[in-house]
Amino acid sequence: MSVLTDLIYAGSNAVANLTDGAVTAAIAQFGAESKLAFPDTAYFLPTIYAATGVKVKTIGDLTACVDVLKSLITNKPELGDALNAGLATAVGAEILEALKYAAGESPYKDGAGIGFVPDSVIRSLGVPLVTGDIPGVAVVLGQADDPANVALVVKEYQTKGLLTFLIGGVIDQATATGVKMGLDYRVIPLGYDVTAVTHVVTVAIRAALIFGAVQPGDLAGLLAYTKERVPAFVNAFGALNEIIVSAGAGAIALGFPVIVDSDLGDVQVPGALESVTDHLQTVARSLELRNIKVKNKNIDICMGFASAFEGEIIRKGDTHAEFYSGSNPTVELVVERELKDVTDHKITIIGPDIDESDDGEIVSLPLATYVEVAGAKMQTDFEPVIERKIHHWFNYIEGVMHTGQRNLFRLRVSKDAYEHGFRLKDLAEVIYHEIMDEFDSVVDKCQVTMITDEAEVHRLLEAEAMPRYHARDDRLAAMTDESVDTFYTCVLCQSFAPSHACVVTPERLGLCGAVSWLDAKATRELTPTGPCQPIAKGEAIDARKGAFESVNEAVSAASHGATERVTLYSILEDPMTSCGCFECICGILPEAKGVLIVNREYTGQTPSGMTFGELASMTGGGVQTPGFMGHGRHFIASKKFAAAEGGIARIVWLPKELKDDVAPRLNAAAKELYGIDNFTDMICDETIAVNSDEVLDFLVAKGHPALAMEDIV
Ligand code: SF4
Ligand code: NI
Ligand code: CU1
Repeated sequence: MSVLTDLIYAGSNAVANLTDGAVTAAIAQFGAESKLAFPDTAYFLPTIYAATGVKVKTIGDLTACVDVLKSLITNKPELGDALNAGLATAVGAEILEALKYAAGESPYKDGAGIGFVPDSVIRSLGVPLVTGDIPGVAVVLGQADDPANVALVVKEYQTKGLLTFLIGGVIDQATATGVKMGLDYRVIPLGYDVTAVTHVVTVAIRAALIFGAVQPGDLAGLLAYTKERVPAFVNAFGALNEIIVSAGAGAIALGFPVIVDSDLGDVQVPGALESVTDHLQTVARSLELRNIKVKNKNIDICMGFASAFEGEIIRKGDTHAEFYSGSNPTVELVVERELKDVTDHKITIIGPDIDESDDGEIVSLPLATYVEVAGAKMQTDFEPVIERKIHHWFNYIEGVMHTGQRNLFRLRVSKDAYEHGFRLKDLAEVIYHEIMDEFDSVVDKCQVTMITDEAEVHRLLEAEAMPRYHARDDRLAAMTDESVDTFYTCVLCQSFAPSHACVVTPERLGLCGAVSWLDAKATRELTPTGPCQPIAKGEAIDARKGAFESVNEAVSAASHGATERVTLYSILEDPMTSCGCFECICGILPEAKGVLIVNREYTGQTPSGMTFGELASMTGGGVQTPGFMGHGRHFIASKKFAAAEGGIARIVWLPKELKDDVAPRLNAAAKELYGIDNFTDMICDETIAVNSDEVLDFLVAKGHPALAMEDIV
């Protein structure tokens, strides 16, 4: 046998023995009947569940798994067999990690790493992964000989927007070298034991179950999915031992190449296991092996600019300058102009820059970011689409934090950025370059004016911005599915959910919440052969259900025949499919003749007896599941929500936060449709009741309209 297979088998056997011993010990300590689960997942022990279909629920269930695991280790010389042994290591690592949770509480606290990643986080990563905002996933493990090399590599992934998981000593090395860490920074410390690699393996595996509709037990389908659709790879730092090598073999079996920084000589397997001893080459080779393309954001500013900085928080004490609507007039406005009226790349500053204030206090100023664009293909409808991106672009700047939009926002520039020389013109440069990069097919010329002069900001706000905002709102409010002749498909999520297609209409945005009808329209204009294609609406087959011949044809084509019929306004009859990254999931509550809706952020129980994660696992992967439908938050107040079943009057339960969020629009819609005042007062939430009987009592007491409707199923 080769050195490599020797190492793999040695590691796999060691892990198998450890696992065996740990299971026996856990049964002795807690009892075979004792419950065993990772937190906040509907997929049990995901690796075991996906590979074999076995739902591990108790510690005793593990005994059979250990036997399966051992059967994978055949000690045959072929590499394929050795990779199976690597999978055995992955299963063993999963069991060892799960047993850490056996005592009923998370072992991951107090700086031990984050451990198991909840389903909801994976769902939230769907959109950034499909848009390429997160171009790939790096797994960095081990302990480097020189911590500086960890910093070099991890910071480069961060600048490129990759999601990086750290396992082992590299966590402390990254911390010591000043790498900013956390989900918000896209650098996530998982744990110190090698077995913590499980927590990224199960992310890839659950992606296959959530988005890919891979059936539990279909090991070949699972491996094909992770290899083809999960853009992950492994960088192992420092000395290797047999357990790391056999875990690496597991990664290779999943399709993830492994790059080590020690010299493996002829033990290397080109494309799968390679040595890169020059750390300046690690990132490039890793991306190349996984065919990950990173858009180069070359902007001439003194601070970093990367999507990985989007979640950065700048505290008051670290703030040099602040522009805040609560203190001063503020405006963010993108307007369309005639070509002759715009000078390309003209940047103008009106008013004082953010230079030092006399008293050393935070510099607090009014601000207008006033962007004028012109282009032969520009449309007024694209103004808000571009304008909404300002929030993201400002946040991508290292040392800048932005919340809000339009005339209501807060923008902070850190002391660090200021000391590096960051000034107003840099904000303008970022806007200019990003617009020309992302919207180049509709914007030919762009000029940016940054105004801090109070009278000028005021004038712009009153004379141009407010009327513009109002006009847009009126247009959106007046826009109905009936008032347009074109809908759009969106198939962006097909990179993860190959047979899913969203149909986006004015009254029904994409289920991710990120694609409105205007966005889809702009996307189509920007990339004519891209993910959003027009559907010439035509006559409805059934207007109440939202059944259209044109929609059926478009969905059949977009899903490659997987789905032949979709109704836009029904939950029960041919509902729209879900990919997995939906903001909300709705389910039926038959005893209340109604539906409940749960958002991804809500982790508690619902009256259906299922959590968000459990409800969410009922659908996804582009499959139609009547009664369970993923949708965007904004759809809740739509007059088309479940219109076929009676509309929003069917909504009987929402988590409190979601209810408060949608209340203004939902109440307005209920008033208009049914003449009901304060409809949300009739809707139950977890602070009132979760138990189904108590929910019913509440609905009866409030005289909820659903109770007077016919049975829903
Ligand atoms: Fe994915 Fe649908 Fe959102 Fe498009 S609209 S990104 S397909 S969820
Ligand atoms: Ni420039
Ligand atoms: Cu999606």
